[in-house]
Amino acid sequence: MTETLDHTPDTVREADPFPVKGMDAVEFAVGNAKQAAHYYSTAFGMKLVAYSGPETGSRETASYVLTNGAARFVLTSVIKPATDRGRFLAEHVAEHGDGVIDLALEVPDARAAYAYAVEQGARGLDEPYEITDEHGTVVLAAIATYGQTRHTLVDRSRYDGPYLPGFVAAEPIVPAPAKRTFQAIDHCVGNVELGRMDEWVAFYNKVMGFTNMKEFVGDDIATEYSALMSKVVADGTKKVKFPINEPAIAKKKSQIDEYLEFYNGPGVQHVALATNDIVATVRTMRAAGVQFLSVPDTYYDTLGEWVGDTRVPIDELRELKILADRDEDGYLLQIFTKPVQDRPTVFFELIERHGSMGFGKGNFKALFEAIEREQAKRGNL
Ligand code: TYF
Ligand code: FE
Repeated sequence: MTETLDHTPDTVREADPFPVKGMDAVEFAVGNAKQAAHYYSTAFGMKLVAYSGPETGSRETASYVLTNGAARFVLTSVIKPATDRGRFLAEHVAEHGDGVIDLALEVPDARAAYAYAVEQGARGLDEPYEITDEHGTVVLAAIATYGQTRHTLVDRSRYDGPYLPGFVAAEPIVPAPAKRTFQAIDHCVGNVELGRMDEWVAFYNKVMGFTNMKEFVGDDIATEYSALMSKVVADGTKKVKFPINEPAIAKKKSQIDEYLEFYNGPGVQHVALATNDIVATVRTMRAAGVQFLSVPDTYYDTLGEWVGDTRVPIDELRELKILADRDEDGYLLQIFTKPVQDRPTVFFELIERHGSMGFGKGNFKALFEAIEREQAKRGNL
């Protein structure tokens, strides 16, 4: 064991070899971060809180940090590639379109987390390093995951600035919506190549000590209608949840194959945002022009029979095309946006949980048929 591991209190290490506090941020590499910041402000109701760019001494890249409760997005564009970082961003946008480059995790000890991960076989990308400014010190390190995606490990326990050293506080682009649209990142889903899902599940088991959640899409469902297989890993507290999808050979071309073709490889497929009023949020986001997938009206004809009572009347779910599912622990309400860029790749989910820790298994058939209708419109089915 390396010396740095000794920073972790024994009690923490015994309980969990890779303790995480939660998602720190989801970072997107985009073609035009200035306009993306506008979209996530006006359409998603997020708040610009920090900025880094030429005006702050960052001549190569511009980054906009937006939050909504505990959810944090970082939108980054290259201005003038000069270093490996700038070339990486330029190439990432060329290869993948707008997409996620980092699922950053907040950890109590980034050195210990990095040492453990690498010891367990993770590919290290950035050895632990410190950055300090007048707001304090952060410790950062990074490991690779599927595709060109990374997990930055962030210890910000000794930092109280707006994001990270190098960023300055920024004023919101528009006033906040009357009601908060969402307050946390619920889960982040990765698409990997055919036959690789179990390897990536094993990666999270070994490297992060994440355990498998019971909900998954197995062989049976895959060949019947979903054309994908899926398993979910989560940290010990279930705060960080990472479903992993792979395409399945089924009757139709898999939506996962469509993603892999247009993203040019594995990457983040969707980010689910936790809301406590999905009705208000969907109304707000629809009014702002966000497009959601639609299920047929017949979905709602039988919904009440199996889902039972929910906070929202079935007629309101029907009006807004919100999905519902129930399991032994409770129920959830969810809805999915259409892809948010021209490539049929990244999309978002809104999820309101009432006890259920699932992912909407009861909706998979209706949802996947809705996705396939969109695939067909694009000529990719
Ligand atoms: O995260 C999940 O598992 C759910 C369901 O391509 C899902 O949101 C799974 C695969 C997919 C779309 C949604
Ligand atoms: Fe999801």
